[in-house]
Amino acid sequence: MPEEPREQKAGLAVEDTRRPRPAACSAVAEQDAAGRAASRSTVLRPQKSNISDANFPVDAEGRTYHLGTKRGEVANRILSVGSEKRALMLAEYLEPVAPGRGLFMLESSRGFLTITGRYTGAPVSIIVTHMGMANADFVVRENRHAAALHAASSCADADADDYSRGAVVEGEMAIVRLGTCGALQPPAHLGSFVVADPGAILIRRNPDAFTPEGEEGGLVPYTFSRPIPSDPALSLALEQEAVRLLGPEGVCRGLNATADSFYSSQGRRTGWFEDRNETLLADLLCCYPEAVTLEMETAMLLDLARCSRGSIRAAAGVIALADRASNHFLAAERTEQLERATGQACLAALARTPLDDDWGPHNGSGPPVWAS
Ligand code: R1P
Repeated sequence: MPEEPREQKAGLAVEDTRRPRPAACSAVAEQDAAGRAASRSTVLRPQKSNISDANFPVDAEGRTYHLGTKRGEVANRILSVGSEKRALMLAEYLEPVAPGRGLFMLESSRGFLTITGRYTGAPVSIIVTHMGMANADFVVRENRHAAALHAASSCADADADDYSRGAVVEGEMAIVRLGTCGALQPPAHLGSFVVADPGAILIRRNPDAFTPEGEEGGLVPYTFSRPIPSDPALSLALEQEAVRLLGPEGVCRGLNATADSFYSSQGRRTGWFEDRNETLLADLLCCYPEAVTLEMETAMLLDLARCSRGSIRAAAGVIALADRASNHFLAAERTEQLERATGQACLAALARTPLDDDWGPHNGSGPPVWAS
């Protein structure tokens, strides 16, 4: 195969990233074209540069501090996944950003990988969010970022337009999380794909409860938030697309619980630490009998969407990898099959979701990568 020309952009180091595609991907011509787009793409790595603005750090190009992307590199439709392996696997289903080109791929110095391409024609970005609520916060906020806040003399003077000009993504956004989880009870079971509908609650560990004063005062070691809603239409689209690919028996919906850690706040017992979580799962099900899954990011995504001044729609679906009642774990091969199928369901749900995503004039930053 002839060598593809490499693109060198100012301030970006470019690295070859060809990866072999699995045979399953070449079965369908459309997937084959999409797979070729992934295999001939290169990963851009922004070089270190000076950062301005301690309130919302960006570099001179407007690249955000942790994700490293700037205006026009990220699509309005985002699929957030926990691992690079999952992201690269699903990138095989993306078409090029524009005819004759590869996918846009950028990895920040903090290891956030953003891949932008198209799915059934709609621009979509897959973003490696890694694990936990803080990382979900980076992904949502830095893509919704508003550099033009500088235009206002202070935060208090800023109006909605100040916030939207200069955003990494302009216009309405839809974000879907594809993750893995622990199943708590039916209808979720090992290998189920569970859509977080009606939403998620948040489980937080309370450090004050572990002090002598906290113990004396009877502080509870873990607290549960109220349910945070997911976007009903996006959740329904996700469920329908998943049923189309997996059949109705493989898909269900229910309340998700997002925990602020993998171990103590999900009721896992480890002898070296005093966690006082022996009754945590029973307490959770007593408080929320309808809770079916446990993971670590969805509540943050839904909370930020709820607080986004109406600019973000969010939903999540998780593959039940661990059965917390039986203590079983899903086989690796089955996990990958489910990641591929449910990843395509997420991409299809995003692609069919209507958004107010007209980028209009480009404000001097050039057109988005899918328009050039
Ligand atoms: C823990 O192993 C991680 O897996 C789950 C949890 O939410 C946490 O991020 O999701 P992902 O598979 O999306 O990472």
